Amino acid sequence: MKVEFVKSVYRLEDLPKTNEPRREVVFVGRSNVGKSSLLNMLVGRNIARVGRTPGRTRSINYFRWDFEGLKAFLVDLPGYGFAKGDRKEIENWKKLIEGYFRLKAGDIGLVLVLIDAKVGPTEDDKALLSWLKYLNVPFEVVLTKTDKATQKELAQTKKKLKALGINPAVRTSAKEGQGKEKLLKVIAQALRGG
Ligand SMILES: Nc1nc2c(ncn2[C@@H]2O[C@H](COP(=O)(O)OP(=O)(O)O)[C@@H](O)[C@H]2O)c(=O)[nH]1
Ligand SMILES: [Mg+2]
Repeated sequence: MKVEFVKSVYRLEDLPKTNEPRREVVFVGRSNVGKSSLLNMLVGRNIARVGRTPGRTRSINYFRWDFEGLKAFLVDLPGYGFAKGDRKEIENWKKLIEGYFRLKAGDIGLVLVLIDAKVGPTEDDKALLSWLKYLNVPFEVVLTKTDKATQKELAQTKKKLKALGINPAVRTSAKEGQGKEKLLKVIAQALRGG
């Protein structure tokens, strides 16, 4: 496995123009849900920044990733649902994320929608999920921070997702290293076109 940081994108004009045969594997979810931690767990390196003030991470971060003969970009999107942040900042964030999906839909191999196992799907998560369905991009739901959720909370979260027609693909804990192999399989399968 090989991974390297490519660039941080703050404006749509700066999205990498890919003439490489690389699909994008996208990490999306609330601020603090564990996107960067999961990406790091997956590649076995602390390459994405973890735990910065929620809402501070405003860029789309690209990593080039070679894995078992597969070539992809890992894309760490800025999180949503932060309480702080002025309106202008939130507008910029919306423009960046919406623009990303509009411009890149055809390059996306898989979107990983991260949902906190303890918190369950928020209104923002639901909006994102229906939007991804509308855009017709392939996505899977990944539960994060399972080490913090009780069995009861986990069951509640799964029930709420089921009501949305969603069955989470994998439960993960970056803290305990849980779910890595399963997630790699899910990604590989999507990239191989199945
Ligand atoms: N207990 C626990 N904490 C986690 C886990 N994953 C991430 N965190 C913590 O949650 C916070 C936010 O993580 P981060 O990866 O930066 O989330 P992001 O904002 O979605 O990129 C950090 O303090 C992490 O250490 C996990 O699996 N279990
Ligand atoms: Mg992050």
